Amino acid sequence: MKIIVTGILGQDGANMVEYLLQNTNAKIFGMIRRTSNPNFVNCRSFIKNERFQLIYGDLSDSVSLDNLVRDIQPDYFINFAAQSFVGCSWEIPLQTFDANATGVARCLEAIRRFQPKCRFYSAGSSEEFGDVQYSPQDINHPVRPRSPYGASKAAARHLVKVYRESYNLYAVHSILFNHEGTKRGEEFVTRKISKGVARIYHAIKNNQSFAPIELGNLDAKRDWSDSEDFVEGVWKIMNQQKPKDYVLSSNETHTIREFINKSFHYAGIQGVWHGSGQEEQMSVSTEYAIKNEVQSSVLIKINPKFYRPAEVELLLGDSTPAREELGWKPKISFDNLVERMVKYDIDNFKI
Ligand code: NDP
Ligand code: GDR
Repeated sequence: MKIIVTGILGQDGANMVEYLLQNTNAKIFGMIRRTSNPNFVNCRSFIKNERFQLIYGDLSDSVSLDNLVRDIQPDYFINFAAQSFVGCSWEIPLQTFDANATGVARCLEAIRRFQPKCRFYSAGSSEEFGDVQYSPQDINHPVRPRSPYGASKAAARHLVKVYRESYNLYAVHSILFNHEGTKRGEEFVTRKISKGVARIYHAIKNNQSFAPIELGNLDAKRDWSDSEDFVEGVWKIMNQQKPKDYVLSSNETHTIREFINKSFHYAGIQGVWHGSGQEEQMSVSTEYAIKNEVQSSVLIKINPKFYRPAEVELLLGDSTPAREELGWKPKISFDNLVERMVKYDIDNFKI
């Protein structure tokens, strides 16, 4: 069995490769694009595995995708590569659309032309639901994106459906709600918080002053899971008798503020909220500050530069069909997720 996985320097691609090496005997081809300074930190566990091979390709380059599919003749093609940062998608809308939508069309074309038996996975997003109409959101929720990123993923979804129905391909575009973990990129809010908490934890421990973590909208609600649970769900989605799309989610929603509260809790730092709107802040509690001789007071402050032109205010998934029909269920709870991220960042802190 041969499997191409894209996006392996990122979170999900790396977790997918780890999962496939542990749970299949397949040869895994991990695609990276040419960059001047690639970061292999997420691939440390498998980069030298004899069943793993690094390959070059780019979602913007159909020649590379055609050649890879023609030469490797994969049984599965799992596409996690994307311009995945919603916040940046207003700054680079065309590149976002090219990678996330046209890139999926290029993958589908390569499969259609050179290996139509290959099963294809496209990483859909709850951002496609955007301006949500009802909660919890299931696979039938209307597509109402609020960002160029959400629009690009919605376009990919339509392309997958068209190719599945026109060419009888096994192609799926399942909706993933937010999922995080210790491989998460530092620009995403959960990792920004867990890394910031680790920085403050070490400053307090070493009697040093510290700068606050600066964030945008704290009221947004997200349905967060752990990426390691999701790659298992993706593999189940790719191995049904017939292709069918599902939602993967925790079925719980939490504000950014709740993620912050839990993060400081697991670091043993006591904070209190005060103020409202752009003046809202979290500071070290007086009792904790005196006891620990803390050198700075503000832990969290609002910086409007992190507000988005349009926000997805609430996401709450309904993954009941995936649980009932695929036997999938997330194992890592919201509390476990926050604790794992904060403890990992405290233990691996580097200045
Ligand atoms: P990451 O940003 O961590 O990883 C994305 C990877 O895609 C990066 O390694 C990047 O490479 C690669 N990439 C970007 N553009 C190209 C390109 N043109 N050609 C080849 N590779 C490219 O994302 P995640 O792992 O978090 O997400 C995986 C997928 O799941 C994405 O499609 C994302 O949109 C989707 N998704 C993620 C969710 C989440 O909560 N994590 C939820 C819903 C959907 P490089 O390292 O070189 O920059
Ligand atoms: P999201 O994740 O946009 O949901 O997309 P992100 O972590 O970037 O934002 C979540 C929420 O936090 C708010 N927020 C901030 N976000 C960031 N990044 N930085 C901040 O400082 C900050 N302050 C507040 C945001 O406004 C937002 O409401 C993720 C990505 O993985 C996508 O690829 C994926 O498709 C969706 O999840 C589902």
